[in-house]
Amino acid sequence: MPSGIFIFFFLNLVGTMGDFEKTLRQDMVSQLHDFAAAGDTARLKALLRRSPSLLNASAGNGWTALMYGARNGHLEVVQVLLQEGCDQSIINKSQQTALDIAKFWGYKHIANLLANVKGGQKPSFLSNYVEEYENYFGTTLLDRRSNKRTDSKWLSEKQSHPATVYILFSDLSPLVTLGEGRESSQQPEVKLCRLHHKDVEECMNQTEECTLVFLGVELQYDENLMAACSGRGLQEEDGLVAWFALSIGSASAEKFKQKHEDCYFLHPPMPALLQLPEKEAGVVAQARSVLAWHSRYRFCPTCGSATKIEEGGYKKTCLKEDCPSLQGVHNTSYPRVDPVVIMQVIHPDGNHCLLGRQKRFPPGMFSCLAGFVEPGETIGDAVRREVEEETGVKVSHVQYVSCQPWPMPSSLMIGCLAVAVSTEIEVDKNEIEDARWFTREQVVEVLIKGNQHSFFVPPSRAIAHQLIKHWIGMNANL
Ligand SMILES: *C1O[C@H](CO)[C@@H](O)[C@H](O)[C@H]1NC(C)=O
Ligand SMILES: *[C@@H]1O[C@H](CO)[C@@H](O)[C@H](O)[C@H]1NC(C)=O
Ligand SMILES: *[C@@H]1O[C@H](CO)[C@@H](O)[C@H](O)[C@H]1NC(C)=O
Ligand SMILES: *[C@@H]1O[C@H](CO)[C@@H](O)[C@H](O)[C@H]1NC(C)=O
Ligand SMILES: [Zn+2]
Repeated sequence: MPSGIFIFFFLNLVGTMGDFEKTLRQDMVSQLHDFAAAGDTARLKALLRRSPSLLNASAGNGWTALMYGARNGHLEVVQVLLQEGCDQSIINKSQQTALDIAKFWGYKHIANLLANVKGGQKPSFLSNYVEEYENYFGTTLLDRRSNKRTDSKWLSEKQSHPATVYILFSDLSPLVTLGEGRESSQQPEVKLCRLHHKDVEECMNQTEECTLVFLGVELQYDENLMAACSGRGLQEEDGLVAWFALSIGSASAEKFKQKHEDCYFLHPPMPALLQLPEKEAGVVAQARSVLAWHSRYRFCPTCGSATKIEEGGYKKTCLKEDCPSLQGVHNTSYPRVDPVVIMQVIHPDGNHCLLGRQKRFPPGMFSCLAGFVEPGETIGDAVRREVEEETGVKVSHVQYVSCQPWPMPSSLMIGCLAVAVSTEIEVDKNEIEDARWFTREQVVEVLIKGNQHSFFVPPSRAIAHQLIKHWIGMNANL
């Protein structure tokens, strides 16, 4: 036999065997799906024991055994498949998960089982490692030196020291001036007016309400700076440059504006505060939150008596002698921080994200969903609850990405990725106005190419922007 013919015959045989195996597997997949659809748990188990690799296999329409079980209301089949560790985030050709299918066909008990998503399997497109990055309002040029807050001698010396920096607030707006970068094509940048004791002395002497908060000392990065400080005649002291925030009443504010013509109070706070240099933004976040606490919590929350400010502005002590707040540690006496979860919700396919808009957003803007963490609630549960309340979408896995202090007046935005296990959207109109799945391409168009015809997202200094960008940078689930 000529060898050419033999080779042809041989190759043909190999090809046939490959097809044969493929057909055999397809047969087994349809068998598994038939058992799931019919609710034949015994035979389904037996088949999976022989061929465990069939578990997540889908048919031509994208349906899995789990979907067939869910479609036909077979609770036991669904239980077995979940026990075997099947992938419940797979979607059919029209983007529906097994949970969507169970809900659609009204099998509530199965939907409940599939929606019991806590501790769900981590989808492959979430990486283990999230690079730490800092958001706007999260970087500062100060070291808080909280140990100095109780050192009243040190504090009062620093208050009158000529090198000490004062930043002024009126009605929670910082006093600023136009910075450089103004000539360049970018947005004009504003910077804090850094005042000194001589500038604020008169104001501080007046009885008019005026609150002082110790913010910290300038971070000293190198020897040169230390040397420069000693040059300024601080040798005999610690050489630390202290910063204070001073909140003044409206009458003093008027006087100030007249005296310092190039300065003005930045108002309204948003989005104006987003124009500060990064490192000053962190200082403003700290100062504004503490000052806002002083202005909103004037009296003792326990008994309603007057209070006095202590510890450099970080504690309010009740003046009533037998107030229970004076015994033990009571957090009623310290500034508060309000945790908010903000999440980039990812579609089970990894390639769509869920963005919503509130009524107060400018027209066309969509952003990540967000909400306050409730007492006694974990971050993950807060994310799952908020997403479901606002959009009806169920979320399983939650991954922390980064956070952002948000001084409006004292939130901490906890940025997360959240993976959906259902896709049907049912907007709660009391909470938000609209919510939609956006494709990766649509988001890239807006975020990277700056093509904002159809919609736009918050500016880069908002954590929502960074979360969306983080998702775009992640590997697609192709
Ligand atoms: C209040 O907060 C302090 C830390 O600032 C903590 O040590 C203390 O246990 C808290 N007390 C209560 C009653 O929560
Ligand atoms: C099915 O999918 C899940 C989740 O992705 C995975 O952990 C599991 O190993 C898969 N099982 C098989 C047999 O493919
Ligand atoms: C996907 O599932 C939904 C819900 O059962 C159904 O309406 C839709 O037709 C399915 N799509 C395909 C391609 O099977
Ligand atoms: C403020 O008060 C101090 C002490 O009471 C006094 O020495 C100082 O001269 C006053 N400064 C101004 C500008 O009124
Ligand atoms: Zn009290």
